[in-house]
Amino acid sequence: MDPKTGFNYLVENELLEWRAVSVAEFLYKEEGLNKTAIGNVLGEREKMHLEILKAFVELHEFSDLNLVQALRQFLWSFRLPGEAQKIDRMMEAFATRYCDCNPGVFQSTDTCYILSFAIIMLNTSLHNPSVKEKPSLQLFVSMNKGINNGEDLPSELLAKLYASIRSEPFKIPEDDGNDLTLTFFNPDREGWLVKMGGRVKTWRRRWFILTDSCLYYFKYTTDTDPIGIIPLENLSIRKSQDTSKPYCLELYNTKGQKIKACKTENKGRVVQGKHQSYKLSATSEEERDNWLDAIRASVTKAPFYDLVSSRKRRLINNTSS
Ligand code: 4IP
Repeated sequence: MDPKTGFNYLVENELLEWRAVSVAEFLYKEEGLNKTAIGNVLGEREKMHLEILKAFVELHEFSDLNLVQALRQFLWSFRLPGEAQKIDRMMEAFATRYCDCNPGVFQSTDTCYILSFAIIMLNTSLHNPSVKEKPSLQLFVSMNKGINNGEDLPSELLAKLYASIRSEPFKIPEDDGNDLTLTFFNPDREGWLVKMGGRVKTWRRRWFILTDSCLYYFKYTTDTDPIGIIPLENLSIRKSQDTSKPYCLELYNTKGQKIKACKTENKGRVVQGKHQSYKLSATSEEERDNWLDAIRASVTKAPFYDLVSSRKRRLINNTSS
């Protein structure tokens, strides 16, 4: 339940050596560990955790497995955390390991990384009942054009991977009803933030809830009706400075337009919001960064789109230049 306390106890009592390889082996082999907690330990950014991740991935044997088989094994060994940067690091480590175990299958680690994401997305599209139009093999093949350093991957390989996912979805540890889409794309969050008014620049402390790509704010935590609703579609978020409040962040429209939002006036009338941007102040630097990450993940419907698409551009351009 609390990896930090757990590790301290094990190390103090000489049950575990605080070395990346030993910790990785413990996480990989010990039975009964919570797989969400394993995912959290593997996803941290500190040097030791990066080494643990590397050692953990190296415990997986992917030789002679196709990419779907390897992903099945990998995604079963822990539960992916929701944060895009963490997933990026883990999938990068996975792709590196897969390519080391299977030299010659892909021209680069990026190819393996991109195809892995394409497979995870395909899994969601094929098996999530709310996705009505199921992607065909042709679509899957065309989406992956040029990703092998500008060349196409063999169509037999793509057909095999497609068929495997279609016949059997990924199994996710501790399945609590969330499917991969939710795990990936809904890092909800709630907490106190201080918000600046739109026309009248007064700061008011409000209870904010982030869900379904919308920010709701309330006067009290127990209120059921929000004072305001801000749909996050087409908005961006950044850190900002303010002379009167610390740890500020700002929601803004990249086109410089007024933000589409609604709020309830004192008399209960619902009106349009009047904000050019929303300035919010968090209670600490950590809180601000957590809000930034959560809002970013929510704003970008597919937070991995940017990560994957820049690699894809790079690979495809490799040959055309
Ligand atoms: C109000 O100032 C509050 O800050 C409102 O916040 C804000 O509305 C108003 O912005 C601002 O005039 P006073 O309380 O001093 O009257 P809240 O609704 O959270 O109480 P927003 O749009 O931020 O909700 P304008 O743009 O209505 O002036």
